[in-house]
Amino acid sequence: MSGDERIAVIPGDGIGHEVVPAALRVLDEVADFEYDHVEAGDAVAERTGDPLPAETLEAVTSADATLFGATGETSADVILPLREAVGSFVNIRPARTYPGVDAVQPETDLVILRENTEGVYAGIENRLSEDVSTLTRLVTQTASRRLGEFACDYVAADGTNEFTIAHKNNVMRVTDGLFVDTISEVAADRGVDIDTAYMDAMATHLAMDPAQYDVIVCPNLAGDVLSDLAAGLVGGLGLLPSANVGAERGIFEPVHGCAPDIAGEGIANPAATILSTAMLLEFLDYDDAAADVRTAVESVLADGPRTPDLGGSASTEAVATAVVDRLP
Ligand code: GGG
Repeated sequence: MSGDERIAVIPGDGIGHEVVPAALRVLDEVADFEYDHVEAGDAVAERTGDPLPAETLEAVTSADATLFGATGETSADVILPLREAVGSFVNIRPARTYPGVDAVQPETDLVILRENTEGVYAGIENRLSEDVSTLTRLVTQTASRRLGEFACDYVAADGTNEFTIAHKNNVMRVTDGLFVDTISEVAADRGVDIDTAYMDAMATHLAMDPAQYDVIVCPNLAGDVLSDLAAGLVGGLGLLPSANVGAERGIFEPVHGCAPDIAGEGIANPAATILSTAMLLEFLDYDDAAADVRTAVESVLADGPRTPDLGGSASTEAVATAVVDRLP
């Protein structure tokens, strides 16, 4: 890559305004990107009536990648259209433990590949009467196949050559039936081993024995819920990064939300957002820089300073400074 890539930066709401600047300090040390700072979320909606201004959409669709913080009540009006705008068909959510961080399940090391455009997050909801509301669950062969192909590439690259499909096709027979059948066919064509698990049973298995899972492929809502569960196993939401990947563009964001309960206190854990920038760097082929960022975060998690969610008393700024100091 040339080093003149443009990154759209959307802090969003709440702690997004703390963790995104912290992550940019780290990014600035390892790459020379141009930034396009734009707004989205509850605050801009309150001010202008529009949670996703046209200039933000334009910045994201013309940028090489986007760093996104978090949004609150307007999330469905912001991140869902942004994912659609960049054609992001998969949300990659890795969850692993780190030396020095207390984890409920220290053996956890898995990646959730979440369908990112449809399911119950397709936004097809209706209020039919005072009493009745409906939601249409959209599952297409096209999106399922694309996710399946990505999953096959992913497990081929990481050497495991197998994944588990989480679903509920005993209840959602038509939609999850299509999801499982399509991905299974893709995997069979590609010579990839698959396992399948009901998503509710998987939640129990994850809580009790997460080591049995490496790569989990699942529908949209299941991925959102299971990744928060996985965060609980490894030490909290402050540790989980994510990548919304499309054919040409990506949006990189922590799995956590805007945390209004601690917003403004300067104590949010920036690790998830800094690790999201490592995924952004990898997406743009800056593999060495991505590895350096990850190593620096691991070192800080191991030795401190740590934010209060991890039992420490450090500020967001202090953690970011420590990560910067530990870059090579
Ligand atoms: N950075 C994560 C964030 O803003 N989360 C808000 C949310 O509810 N997102 C829904 C989703 O990720 O599908």
